[in-house]
Amino acid sequence: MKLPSYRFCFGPWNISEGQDPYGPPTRPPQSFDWKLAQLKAHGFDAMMFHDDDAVPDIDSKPGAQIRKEAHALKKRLDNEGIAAEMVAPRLWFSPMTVDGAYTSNSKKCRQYAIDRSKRCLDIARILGTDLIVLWLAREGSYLRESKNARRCMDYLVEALDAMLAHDKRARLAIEPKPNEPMDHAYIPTIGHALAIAQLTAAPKRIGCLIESAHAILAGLDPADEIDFAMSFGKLWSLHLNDQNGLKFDQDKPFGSANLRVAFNQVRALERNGYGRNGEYICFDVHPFRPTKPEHWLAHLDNSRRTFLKLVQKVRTFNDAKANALIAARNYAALDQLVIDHLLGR
Ligand code: XUL
Ligand code: MN
Repeated sequence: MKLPSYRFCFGPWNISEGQDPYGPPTRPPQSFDWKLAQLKAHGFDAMMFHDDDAVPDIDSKPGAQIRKEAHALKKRLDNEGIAAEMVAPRLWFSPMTVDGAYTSNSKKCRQYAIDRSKRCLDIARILGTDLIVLWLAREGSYLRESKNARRCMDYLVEALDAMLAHDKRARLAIEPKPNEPMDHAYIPTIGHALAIAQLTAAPKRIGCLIESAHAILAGLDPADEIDFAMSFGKLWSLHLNDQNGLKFDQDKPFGSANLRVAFNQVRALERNGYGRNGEYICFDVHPFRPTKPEHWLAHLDNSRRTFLKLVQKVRTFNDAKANALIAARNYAALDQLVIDHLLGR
């Protein structure tokens, strides 16, 4: 079997400025052009976009203007030799989505979310990608009694169907996250994402994106989520990062909190042949807030470097020895085999 080689990706929001709910930015904003230039220079191949990363102030612009700006961006990407990996509707900023986007109690707000998503699909088509990522940020509840979750499932299916009908070539990858900003999200895991796909008009065009931190927040091992999604042929994108336990979404560099969990994710990707159908390794990581501007890209460089080193660790793992220990049910020795391998002995 030919071993996969990998292509890498990040989004403009991954060169963030350090703001958090308790304090302002700690680094000056950088232009989109500067971010684009960094991408290739740091060994990355593609950029992922929110719809308004691609076309800023999208809500205030008519369709023709949005399409014109998307074409101009496509030209710049082509000139730089950079692909657009996906486009995601940013449905969590607008005053229209304060009480939910696709699952708002207000019909007018639900319609806004669908209309905005259609514009996102138009942008994706112009940028040359068929992949739409849906992080369902505001689909859930702060207060269970405020929403009818049964009805919300119908609303979600209606929205997915509207997108599937708008562009018959588009594929929708749902990115589950169990909480934050919501108390409880309606689609918290990959199992939920793949299950709701079955209620739509075109289940084959709905897949998923696993983010390591989101799986950990759901109390799951991201490696198992990868094996599960890939058993269905549904892992269409990936946000590798890390997360230290059940707290706010940390988006740490890949492998930063738990190298062994990272090793097992790479192992799952390798055994399933992730990347063979053109999928990218994307890092949804953020710089630590105290990061100085001169070290701004280190979290991306480090994540890529750790990933590639772990690919080597996976490919040099002594599977024969591991299998013998598994057969002998000697799990203490298996445990140490992994630890020694990761420690480099
Ligand atoms: C949020 C998150 C988003 C999505 C893209 O936690 O991960 O950045 O990946 O909308
Ligand atoms: Mn993400």
